[in-house]
Amino acid sequence: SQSYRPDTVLITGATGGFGTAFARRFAGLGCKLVLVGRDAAKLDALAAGLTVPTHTVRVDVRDRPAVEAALAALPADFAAIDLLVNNAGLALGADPAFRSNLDDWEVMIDTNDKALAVMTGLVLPGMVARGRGHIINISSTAGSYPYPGGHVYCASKAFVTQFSLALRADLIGTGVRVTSIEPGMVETDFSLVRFKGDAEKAARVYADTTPLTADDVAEAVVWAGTLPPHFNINRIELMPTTQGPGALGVHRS
Ligand code: NDP
Ligand code: 8X3
Repeated sequence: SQSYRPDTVLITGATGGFGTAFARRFAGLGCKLVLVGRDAAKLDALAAGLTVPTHTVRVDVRDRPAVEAALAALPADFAAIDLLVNNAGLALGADPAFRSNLDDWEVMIDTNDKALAVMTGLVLPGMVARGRGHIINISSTAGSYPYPGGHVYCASKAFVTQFSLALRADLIGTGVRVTSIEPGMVETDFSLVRFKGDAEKAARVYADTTPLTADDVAEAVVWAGTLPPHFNINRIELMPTTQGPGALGVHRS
């Protein structure tokens, strides 16, 4: 029973595959949107195609002072965030840990974890003061099932899942909900980003199989985000039917 509609939804990484799908779905429900991204042209194009009141924020989520300033400067109509979707994130590289680029590791941790925690910390007090709110964090199956070359990306998503669950402990009795969304393989620019523009390598990830789409993930996010206020979805794990959790690796000499 979908008996709740968040008034104002803030989506980070709104210019990417998932974020754009979330924006369109929540716009379809008539929610006001705060769209956060790094690419002003893409933000403007997305907002122009939506028929709900929309405020765009061009910011790198890792830039804490800029994020703080942007949130403090939200127009009054958009200031009471009902639903924060922490979606901005990325994987960089899939080489073994011992051949990894440490700069990539830092970017993943700074984006997927530090920035997500800071954004949450900035938005949460207002939600608690208003006695309503919902934080939906985009984690991943990578946070539960490690795979070769996943190292820091997998660990960064385990942080997201555990942070989400731990927040629940503090928020009991506040009326604020928290949900961890944990998708498996979904075709977006994710792999193009991971393989730094190597389109052939990225395409191989999705070749000869049927990955989920960003819309499929939006289905789960919108469902969790529109349930009645007494109902908290702690976590949702979703995969394509063609994907399963991997077996443990064994080296044989
Ligand atoms: P995309 O690459 O299509 O989108 C990622 C979005 O995050 C882009 O809008 C990107 O903006 C934004 N972003 C990245 N870094 C920053 C930053 N520092 N500041 C602001 N925005 C930033 O990938 P997806 O839509 O697939 O990924 C969205 C989320 O879903 C990520 O957290 C990812 O880890 C997670 N995920 C993805 C899965 C998949 O298989 N696709 C499965 C499970 C989870 P820009 O274009 O400017 O970089
Ligand atoms: C993205 C899915 O399996 O590439 O989080 O890590 S996976």
